[in-house]
Amino acid sequence: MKADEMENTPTETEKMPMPDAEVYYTPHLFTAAESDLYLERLTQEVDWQQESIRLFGKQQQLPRLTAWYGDKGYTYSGLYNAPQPWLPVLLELKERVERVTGHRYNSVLLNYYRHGQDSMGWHSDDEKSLGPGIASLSFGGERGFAFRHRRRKDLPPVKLTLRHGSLLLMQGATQQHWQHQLPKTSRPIAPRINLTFRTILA
Ligand SMILES: O=C(O)CCC(=O)C(=O)O
Ligand SMILES: [Mn+2]
Repeated sequence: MKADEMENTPTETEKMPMPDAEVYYTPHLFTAAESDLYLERLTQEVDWQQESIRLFGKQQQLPRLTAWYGDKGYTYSGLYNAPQPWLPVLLELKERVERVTGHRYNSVLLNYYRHGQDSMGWHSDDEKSLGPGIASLSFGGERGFAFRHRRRKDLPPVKLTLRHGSLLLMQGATQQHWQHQLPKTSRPIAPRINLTFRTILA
């Protein structure tokens, strides 16, 4: 393994070694059978959309499909997401995540990465209207994920593999101090679904 591919993906729930952050990774929140079933249901039941955003004066398609469900609308990358009423499968997952995290969420952003060229660039989810805790579920093809500190260039990026049926919990001041990304990969990779449960304030 080359140095730039090094990573330490925990095999059970662990707090990631990241100063100024509270990030917990649980590789197997769901069994393999549960994960397969959720992948299938989410693929079929969610109203997946190909959205575009205006970037440098040009309309650009997002490199993934997205959907937004919840109690409130939400503006993301300058794009207003009207709320869609919760689906039963999403309420099931929300309740499961609320039980294990002890937090309540009122919305979920879903991402569908069709292949390795679908991705999400470096960003923080630090909008003022967003509560500080985000619970992120992964189903489907395993993808690399990375964090980098926003100011401390001496700290190496923290890399993880997001497994089928895993939970990544980002809490506290994480978004103020760290960015994260889901990079492209040239490996042939199965489609992946990500759900980020969020709390929209006020
Ligand atoms: O797909 C992922 O794991 C990351 C999604 C993400 O960062 C986001 O929706 O804000
Ligand atoms: Mn994010």
